[in-house]
Amino acid sequence: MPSRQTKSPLSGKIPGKIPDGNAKREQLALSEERPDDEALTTDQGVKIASTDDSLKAGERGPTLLEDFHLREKIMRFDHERIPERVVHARGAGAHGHFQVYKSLKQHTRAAFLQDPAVKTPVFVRFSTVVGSRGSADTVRDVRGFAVKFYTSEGNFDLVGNNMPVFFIQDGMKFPDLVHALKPHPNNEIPQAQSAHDSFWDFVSLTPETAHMVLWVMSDRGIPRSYRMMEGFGVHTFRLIDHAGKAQLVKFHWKPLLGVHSLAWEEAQQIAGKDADFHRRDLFDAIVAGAFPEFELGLQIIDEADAQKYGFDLLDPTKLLPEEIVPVERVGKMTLDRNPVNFFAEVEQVAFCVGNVVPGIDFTNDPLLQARLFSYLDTQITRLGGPNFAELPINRPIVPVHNNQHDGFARQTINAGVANYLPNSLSNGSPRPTPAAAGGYQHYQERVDGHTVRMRSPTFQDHFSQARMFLDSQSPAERAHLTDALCFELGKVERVAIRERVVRDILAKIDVGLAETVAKAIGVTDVGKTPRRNTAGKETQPSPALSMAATISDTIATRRIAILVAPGVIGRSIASVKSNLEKRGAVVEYVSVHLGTIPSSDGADVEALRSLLNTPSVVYDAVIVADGDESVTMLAQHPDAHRFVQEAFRHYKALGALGRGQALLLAAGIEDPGSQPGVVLSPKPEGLVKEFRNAVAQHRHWTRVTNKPPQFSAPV
Ligand code: HDE
Repeated sequence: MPSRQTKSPLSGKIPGKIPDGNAKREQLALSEERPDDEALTTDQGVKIASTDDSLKAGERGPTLLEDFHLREKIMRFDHERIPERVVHARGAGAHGHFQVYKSLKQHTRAAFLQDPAVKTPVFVRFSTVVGSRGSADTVRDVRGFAVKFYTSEGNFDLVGNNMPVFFIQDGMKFPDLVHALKPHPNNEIPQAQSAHDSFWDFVSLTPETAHMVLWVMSDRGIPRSYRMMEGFGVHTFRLIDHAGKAQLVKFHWKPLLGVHSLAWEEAQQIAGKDADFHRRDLFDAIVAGAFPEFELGLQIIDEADAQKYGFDLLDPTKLLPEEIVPVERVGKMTLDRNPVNFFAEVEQVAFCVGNVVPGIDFTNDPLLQARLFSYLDTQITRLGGPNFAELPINRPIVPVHNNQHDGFARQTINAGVANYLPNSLSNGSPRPTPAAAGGYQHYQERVDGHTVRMRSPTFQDHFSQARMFLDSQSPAERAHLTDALCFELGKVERVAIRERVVRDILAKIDVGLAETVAKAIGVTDVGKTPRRNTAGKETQPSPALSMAATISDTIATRRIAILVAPGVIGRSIASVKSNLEKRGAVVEYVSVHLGTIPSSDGADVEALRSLLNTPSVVYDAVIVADGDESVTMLAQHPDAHRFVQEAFRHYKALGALGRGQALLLAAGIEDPGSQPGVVLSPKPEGLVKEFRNAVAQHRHWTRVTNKPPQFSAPV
């Protein structure tokens, strides 16, 4: 509990303040405890004389039960853990704010979307889905993208993913999907992986997974950073305007740094070298002031047009191509503050899909409907009872008044006797607010039907959009996707499952894809499907689904390693470094040891990292500095060879100043000057511009690396 609290943090709105971008920060500060020159006390406030030795009967005697400090300290320690999230257990979070570009009053009455001057505080949690809390960040998986808006009308939670569709169409199948995806129940293997029998068994028997499976196998499943991925609300929601008119809407987040991924081998290596890669990346970017920014995008559809796209907008395995209904960018979210305490904020935050504000409403998407129950329900176990909305991170910035009382860990002290409605004992308060005055009113959709347990016939086409996604990939992306399928299915031990995936899923999407994968995984029969299956509707490719055309004109926040050793020419490389840093890159010297690296020209450099503890997989690009002695030493160092070899294999920009190219040659990179993304120059001025451009391109996928032969067609 706070030690020096002057105002109740439970009172919601901070007295005298209009909610703005800082409102949540100020509210949270009331719950913060920052000991600074304070006495150590028990939970009861009693000052403690010693916390190093337990109370004993004699120096070597037994510990006494009356040692209340020991008992309390151990008891509190014993209960520090809470259950991890049943899915999305591994995550990272950040605070920020959201501002709309112009009023959206023609679409919605939601207060936070009316006024461009209003800064609405937000808390965002990014996550992986399958792994446990301690699992690695860079595994192949869907990423969660959950945003809590603390609006002036209460909390709105947009609980999305980095992919616009989902595996299943009905929430009834969610426990089956997650059981199949999580480690096997007998041995809890494998951790944070879909490459195992039970997941692919489920896929092979559940054709509706086809579209999402391709997304997960694509490079979207291994993002470079949480800051460089899109977000999607997935379901179709409703916006309601002041007159009560509804429009359908799909929510998007667009990262201003572009959408970028890792290379698969790189992702696997990072999982071992820096399991916290994405978490660290988010935290460090915010510390450095490089605040992640995402634009909110809306696809708005008139209800009358809902049926005209050839698929059902209530089906969450389908997306609405941006080429058909453009994404209108309506505002921007900036993440500018790290959590103060991971547990209190990132772990205790409780997103609930049902948290909406007036002007935003649901549709009958059967996946969404099940989520409306699940998120509220799961917090009861995870956060220990029904009072989780009182936890500091979950409180709205507006006042909360109702007759929902008591329960475990209740914080609010509800005064008075009238804890019911109607009452006359407290003026009929707290009283409902009419819709016209801001009370939430559900959209009055007309519903008529029989009570049935069935899937709508409009949900039956499972392959057209999967094919559209595949056809929209660039050659390199398609090759990566194919390799990922070969990898994952190659890990499946039961041949019958591999056969079913090839025959019943892949061949129905694209026979060429099925044949390539079949060959790699020892399956001979791809079925009798025609070469170009037309069971579903033919769809046009959607260029927006490829990452190839994403933003690639900035090196801001890109991590660049400069390899140096004693004898380096310090001045030239220092000027390269400062040039790159001016454009926002994070540049670090990596050497044979940490500390000062003596130069040949009196301009010594400081190595922050050493080859021993830092691999090139945690950088976006590598430069080899100039200097005879330095390059000779690096060329004799196996770790330096591996450093540049891996950067080359992972399609990263490589630069060499002067003699530096000798290391590239020594590491086996043939004719480096002719390789895409490899920049050589004798002088810093000649290097930087081209190298900056090479880094901004993110990866040079067309480079032919010395990888062992891949099963996909060459790109
Ligand atoms: Fe979730 N999901 N989900 N999910 N989900 C949870 O809620 C669930 C789905 C998503 O950072 C849980 O608080 C069901 C789609 C995110 O805290 C749980 C169904 C999408 C997060 C739950 C889905 C998501 C969760 C676990 C099918 C993208 C992490 C802990 C009907 C639109 C939120 C928790 C955070 C978390 C249930 C499907 C996104 C169990 C039943 C589709 C980003 O309630």
